[in-house]
Amino acid sequence: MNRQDMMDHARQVMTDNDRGTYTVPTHGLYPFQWNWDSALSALGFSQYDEPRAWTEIDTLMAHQWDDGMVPHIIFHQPDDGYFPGPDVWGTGRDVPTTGITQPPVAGFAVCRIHDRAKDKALASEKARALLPKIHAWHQWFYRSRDPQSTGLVALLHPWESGRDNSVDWDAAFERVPTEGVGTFTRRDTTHANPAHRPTDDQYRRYIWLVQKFRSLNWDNSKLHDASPFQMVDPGFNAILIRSCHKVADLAGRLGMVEIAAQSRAMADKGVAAMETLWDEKLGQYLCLDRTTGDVVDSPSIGGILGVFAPIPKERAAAISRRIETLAESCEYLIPSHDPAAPEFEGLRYWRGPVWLIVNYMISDGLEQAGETRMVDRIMGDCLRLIETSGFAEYHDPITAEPCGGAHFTWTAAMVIEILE
Ligand code: 9WN
Repeated sequence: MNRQDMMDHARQVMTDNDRGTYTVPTHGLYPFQWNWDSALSALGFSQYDEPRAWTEIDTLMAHQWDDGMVPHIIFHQPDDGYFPGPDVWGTGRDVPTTGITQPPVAGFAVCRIHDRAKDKALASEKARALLPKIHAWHQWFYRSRDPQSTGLVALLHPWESGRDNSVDWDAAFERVPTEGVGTFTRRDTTHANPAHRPTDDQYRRYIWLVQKFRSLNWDNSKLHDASPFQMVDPGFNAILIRSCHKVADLAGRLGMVEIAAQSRAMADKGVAAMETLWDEKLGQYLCLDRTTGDVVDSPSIGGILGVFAPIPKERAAAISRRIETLAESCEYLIPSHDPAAPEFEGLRYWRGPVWLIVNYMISDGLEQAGETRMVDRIMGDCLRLIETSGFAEYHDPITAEPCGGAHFTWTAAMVIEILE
């Protein structure tokens, strides 16, 4: 596939998954709007259709809750091809949504799309309207997910991380019960190979948490303390910190002084707190289980994604070396779990496969830190994967086997970003 063919193919994927005012991640497996998928997909749209990129984020933010939370799925149209649907979540909204959130990459996306926009007037109008909403979401995070004001937020559900079945959650997930979860029928395994997906046992625990939060009426002033799963993920926090950092900068330039000052303070505090997650031995960050206070000794990509935040230069340099080490045990960077670790599974979702969106954010973080040595290799591996195996949801880091859903929106968006 030459460059132009790859670009044409990527745009075709975006077009096919476009539902007018939002995109679905892929037809069939994911028939609704997902939060961080939309933000990252907007980056792809913005390379050739800026109004469409803004619409994607406008639609996402139009479903923000009154307390500031931006939900992880918006169920625009009924579709029984996905489980769990709106009836399981029971959030009681006119356009149904889930009651949890996802990585807040929208702030970063808005700022990047604004800064490179050709239509400056539209970009300025959109950014002025969107920044207060995004800022309210960021404030919601620190209020609702960091009640002790540590500077780091906790996830209450693996689906919030976006890395649903990561090895990082295994020990903590043992403590999430399954009693009271009735029988249900998974739909994901009818669209995708079950060997690429989470297990039934994990699904029962996912649903137990949903039922628990629903029993609390999705009241975010109660959810954090009531959850048996409270996980501080460096990758997730890095995305939040980077978005706050970018919003601080852009809001400052747009004269939105209060948003700028508050965002700067949140980002600075977050960067300082990230130090508590650093693991010198591994040369990357690690998760912290807030319910036990234990560090989670799991060599996953979450701790490498920490470089997306504006972290100290020596930390970024160590992460670059860490990626170099990973390159010795795989063919395509960056595996979502260390192939040398016993839990590694090359085909199973977030337990080994490569995800282009994560590669993109890590490369961007390395560039921001001036640690560019591995960037070309990572970006080149992304394109080799697509060339070999198509626009899959994720790929095996050793064989390039395409996994999960095919014809995937954010994979296509990342290819457009890399090729432009
Ligand atoms: C649950 C849509 C989403 C991504 C997540 C990915 C997967 C959903 C699922 O698909 O999660 O949110 O049903 O498996 O893990 O990162 O946003 O692409």
